[in-house]
Amino acid sequence: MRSTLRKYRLGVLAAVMLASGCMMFARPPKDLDYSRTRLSAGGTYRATIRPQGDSIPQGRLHRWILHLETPNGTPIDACQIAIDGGMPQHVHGLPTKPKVTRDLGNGDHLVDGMKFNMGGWWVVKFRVASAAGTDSVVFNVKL
Ligand SMILES: [Cu+2]
Repeated sequence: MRSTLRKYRLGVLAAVMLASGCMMFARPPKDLDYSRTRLSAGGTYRATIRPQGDSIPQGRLHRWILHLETPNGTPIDACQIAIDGGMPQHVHGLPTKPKVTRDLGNGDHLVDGMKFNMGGWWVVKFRVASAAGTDSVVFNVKL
C-alpha cells in the first residue's frame, strides 16, 4: 500500500517535471503585446514603463520609471504600487523584489531593484491602489 502511494507520487513528480521541462522550451505566444504603454485590466489607469537607459538589460539590477495616469491623462501621484512578475512558461517569479522607492511627481514613480536573470518572456505586473480605484496592469518583456 505504502509503496503504491510512493510510486504514484513519483509518477506525479515525473509528470510535473516533464511538463515544466517542456514549457522551458516553449515559444512565447505569438500575439503578445510588448507595448510600453498599456491600459490596466479594469481600464482605471494608463501606465507607461520607461526602463533606465531605454533598453532592458539581462542579469543586471536597474531602475524603471512607471508613469501612471487616468485614461483621460490626469497624472496619478498619490498611490500604492505593488510589483510582481516572473516567467509564465518557467513557473518562477522575479529574482528580486522590486519596489517603488520614490514618487517623482507628475505621475512618475521610480521603481528600484528590477532584474531579469535569463532570456525569454517575462511579465511584470503592477497593482495600483489610489483614490481612482484598485487595478492592475501587466507588461510583457522579451529578453
Ligand atoms: Cu526562467
